Amino acid sequence: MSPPTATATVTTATATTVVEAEDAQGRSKFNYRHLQQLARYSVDSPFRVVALVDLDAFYVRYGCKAQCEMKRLGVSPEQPLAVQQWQNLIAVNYPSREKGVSRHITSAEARKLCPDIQLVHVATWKAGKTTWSYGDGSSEPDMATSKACLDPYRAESKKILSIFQSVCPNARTERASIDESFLDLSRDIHDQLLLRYPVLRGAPPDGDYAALLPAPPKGVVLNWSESHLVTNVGEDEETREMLMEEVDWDDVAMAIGAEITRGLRDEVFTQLGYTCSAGVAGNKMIAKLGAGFKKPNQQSVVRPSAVEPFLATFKFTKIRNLGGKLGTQIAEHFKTESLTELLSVSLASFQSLLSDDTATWVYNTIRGHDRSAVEPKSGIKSMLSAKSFRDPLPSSIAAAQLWIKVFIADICSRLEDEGVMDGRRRPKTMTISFTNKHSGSRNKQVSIPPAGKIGAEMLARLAEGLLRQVAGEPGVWPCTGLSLQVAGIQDREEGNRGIGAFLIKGDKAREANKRLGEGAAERLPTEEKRRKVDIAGRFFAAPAPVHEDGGGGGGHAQALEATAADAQPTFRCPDCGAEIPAGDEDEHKDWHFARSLMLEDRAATARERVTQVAPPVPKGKASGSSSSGGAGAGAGAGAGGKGKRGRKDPKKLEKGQRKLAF
Ligand code: DCP
Ligand code: CA
Repeated sequence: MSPPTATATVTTATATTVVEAEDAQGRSKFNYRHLQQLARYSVDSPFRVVALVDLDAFYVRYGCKAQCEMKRLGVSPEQPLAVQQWQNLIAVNYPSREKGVSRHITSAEARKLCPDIQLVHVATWKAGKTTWSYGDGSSEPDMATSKACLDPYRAESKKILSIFQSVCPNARTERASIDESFLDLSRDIHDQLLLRYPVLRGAPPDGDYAALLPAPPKGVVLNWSESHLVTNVGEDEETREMLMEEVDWDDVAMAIGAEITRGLRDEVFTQLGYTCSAGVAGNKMIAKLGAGFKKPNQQSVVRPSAVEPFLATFKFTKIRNLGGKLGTQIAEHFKTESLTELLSVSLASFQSLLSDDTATWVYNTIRGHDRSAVEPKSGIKSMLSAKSFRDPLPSSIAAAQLWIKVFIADICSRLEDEGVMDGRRRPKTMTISFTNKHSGSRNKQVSIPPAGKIGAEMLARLAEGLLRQVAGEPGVWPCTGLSLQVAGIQDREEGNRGIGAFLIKGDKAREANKRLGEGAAERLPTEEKRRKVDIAGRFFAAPAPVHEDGGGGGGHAQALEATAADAQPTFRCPDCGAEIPAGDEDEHKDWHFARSLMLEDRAATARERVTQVAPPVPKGKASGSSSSGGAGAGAGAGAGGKGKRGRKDPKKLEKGQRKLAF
């Protein structure tokens, strides 16, 4: 692969840009299926838009402390300010950064560099206390008797996330860190495209999803929402103009994505007063790089056609997961940190250095290909509160108890956020860990009773029991580290109503049959059907009946269970005739919608397969891991006209992939 010839140019699109489509009557290079893929968040849709929103100097701008403090002292927004944890700075505002203050220096060094800097210590829990507090600023908290508390930032982070969710309820949102979230805007963009451009509505001619879409209308208006626009433009004026005007639906989608992202950022500022920066691009990796491209309070849009030249502006070690050991290993081996130079390295050469999966991931990543989905995190599974002691705790249960009290308060406040205190979720185990410099760590675990109210009192009782057990063991004192963890946190529903729970078997099935009378036996799924139902159910998270043939009248285990056992009110689906528990109608309809898309898509793929010849894919190396993809695959890669995407053998399943059975 030769290095890119075009260069990335960044323009600041502060005003609406009017672009004339080259051929108003012509065809787009994208087809109906690409549009259809967008509606279901497919990572293969060339119209996909992912935003990464990152709060600027997050801790520093945390309202309650820094801003209140600034108001109280009458300091201006230009006041250099940093947040410290013990002697280390963990967040630095932009005025401080201008004076050379960074996160990697101590508070004393910061004061030397910037004598007027204002330093704020994070809140702390004091040993034996069950509430956290900020110091009064007159002295720094004592590390030996306090534990840093990040609750205030977590609380703000939650508020920000809920703004994203309320402004963009259709976006898939993945919290990437305390102040960063990925948003897959596919569905919103799909809806906006159809709303704004009637030409895109309706079924494809002759139901052929491989048919090309009409081109964007002449004079289509792209609103880049004051973004830095990264465009692939040539050096000379003529090429530059031509490429700027080459607008297709992927650019229109990107412009809508920029608009939505701008709206999100505005809303965060209006409601909470925080500024944030964002990257808007066709995949997570490029969106992340875009977010860091211009900061603070700015957003950058990487046009699909600009991915390669945009990447060429970075050292490859700036890419997520290439900054650490892996990046160093590659840089040392190939004697370069230049991404452009690495583009000439063959997959086989990467494979000679790295494992096959890693080599494929690197090969794709440096080309901007990232097929990883934006995955909303489904509640955390465990929670740890810990403290290490520079001066070890002496052999005293009483001293350890003071910290256990803090841990319980800390864990409880976080469990509240996780829906444990109101009974929606429940942890299964609690583990205490004692570390001794010489004999290492000693753990003791207890099961949390499956019933009864979870609260500070119950957890404290369990922790006390564990503490007494472990404290009596030889070699645990003096203690240099103490921690308490609750784990196995599960949705109550997850535990009770997994898809498996919908499938009735054995005696229960026979009992249900008896209740339903003669002939009902045929309506119970066979073992084979049950397996298929299970797989399909997991894939689409369909809570409601799934019929192998989609025809009406077929029974389903859940429906049987609901009607026979619970006699719960139901509604009959007019499409498939299934009995659905009242209240689950919408979800069931969504499931039908998703399934119809999948079936149409499958038919279209089958048609296309007849006419397309798959380009070579590097020898069996397409990884099933979330962040890799087959060579040639990737959101930025144009479908159709510019460069055909690699199509894998549709029959061959990737690692972790399941065959859908309908
Ligand atoms: N943080 C921390 N320790 C670190 C890195 C970060 O405690 N080593 C905290 C403080 C930051 C917050 O996480 O405010 C978010 O981290 P970022 O890397 O996003 O940095 P900022 O938000 O502070 O600055 P930027 O504007 O560069 O994003
Ligand atoms: Ca940040």
